[in-house]
Amino acid sequence: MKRIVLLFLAAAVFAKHEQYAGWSSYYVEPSTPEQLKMLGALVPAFDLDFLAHATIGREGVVLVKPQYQAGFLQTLEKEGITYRVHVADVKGQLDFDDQVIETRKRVAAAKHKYSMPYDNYQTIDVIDRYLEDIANNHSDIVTLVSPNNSFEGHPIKYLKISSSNFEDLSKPVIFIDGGIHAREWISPASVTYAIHKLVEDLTEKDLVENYDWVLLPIVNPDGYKYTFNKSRFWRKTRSTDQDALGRLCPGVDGNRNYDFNWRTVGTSSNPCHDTFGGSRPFSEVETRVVKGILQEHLDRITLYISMHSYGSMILYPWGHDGTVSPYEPDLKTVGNIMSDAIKKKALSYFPAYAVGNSLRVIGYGASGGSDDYAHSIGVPLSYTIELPGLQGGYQGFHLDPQYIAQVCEETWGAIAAGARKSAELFGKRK
Ligand code: 0X9
Ligand code: ZN
Repeated sequence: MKRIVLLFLAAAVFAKHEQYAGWSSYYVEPSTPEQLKMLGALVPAFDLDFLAHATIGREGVVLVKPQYQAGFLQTLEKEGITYRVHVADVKGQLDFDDQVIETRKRVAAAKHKYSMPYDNYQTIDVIDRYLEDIANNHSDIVTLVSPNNSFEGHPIKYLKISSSNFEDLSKPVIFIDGGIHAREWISPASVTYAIHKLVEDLTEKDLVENYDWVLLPIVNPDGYKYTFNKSRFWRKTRSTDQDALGRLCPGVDGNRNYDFNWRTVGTSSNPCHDTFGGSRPFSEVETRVVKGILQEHLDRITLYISMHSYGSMILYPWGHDGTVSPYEPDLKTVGNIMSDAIKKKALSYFPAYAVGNSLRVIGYGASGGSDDYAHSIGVPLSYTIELPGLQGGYQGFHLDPQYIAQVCEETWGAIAAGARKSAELFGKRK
């Protein structure tokens, strides 16, 4: 009987990623600006999905459906773009990833030093419970806020952390969000870890004394859940009300849905595409929640960071057309300070961070992003951080769970250093 149950479980695991049968992923490395641009143009032609962006001289990883593989590779060869296979059998790799996670869960079962463990990716239910527990157990400085439900009715939860109940209007506000892109699992972990460092393991007291914090780990709960239960590479929200195709092709790319040059570049008007910008700016309740926080604390937010993955990059506006923001020198200074802080704690064999204007670093423009929107309404220091992904011999698509704590810790270093410098530059703006 036991054996039958086990067989059944194994069958369920292997059926889970059926939709990725025949898919492959490739490393691609453009060596000139023209090749980088060409890669951008190949995205719609071959319905490519970049899991990690390529930059000049640095490999990216691209996911390719079976029907486009031959044409895509022929084009790379014609254009002289270097490539090699990343994962030949994506489905097989995902099945393997699941087994690794299951094994780690069993082995690590109990003892860990955190009230929410960082030895594995956590489900939304665990993260929700963590936020509630933190708010209940530390009500002197923490408030749980849940202004709206997601499209599918899941509460969107964030914490406000303040030693003065957000009433000291001279304090800078630091706002960090994660999980707008559902599949980027390390992102929510990096935000909950910041909560851990500010509340459960406060080693830098000035950060709570002198700053107010808004920490929103999962902007897109429906998508996050969907990547755990149904489709590992889901990126968008799960809304179905955007147009007639809504039920067939649900979801909007949250990071194309903000009201800044909305749906003009690097985004699609086709609901079936991964970068669909929605039927109108802020069509998604999830992005409206972020907008609400930005607007509410606008005159005090000195630093906004949206956590994404992957690629080890600190990106700043303007991401739609690569033009220079009037704040460019400060964006660069603080970006470098954050990447230096990461370097101090990073493992030597992790890729170094690239810092810069997002179009110039990634090579493609994309409008309707939260970083550009925040900057456009007056947040001086606004970033997208692409956390690290690929690692060592491990070929999984997400960061190997053994590195979650490491990445969270080094990213926390960046957040702390960035917060301090942002206050020095832009504190007491009014
Ligand atoms: O394309 C995105 O939304 C971000 N990369 S990701 O791989 N996480 O999807 C980069 C966004 C950079 N910012 C803007 N273009 N505004
Ligand atoms: Zn992302």
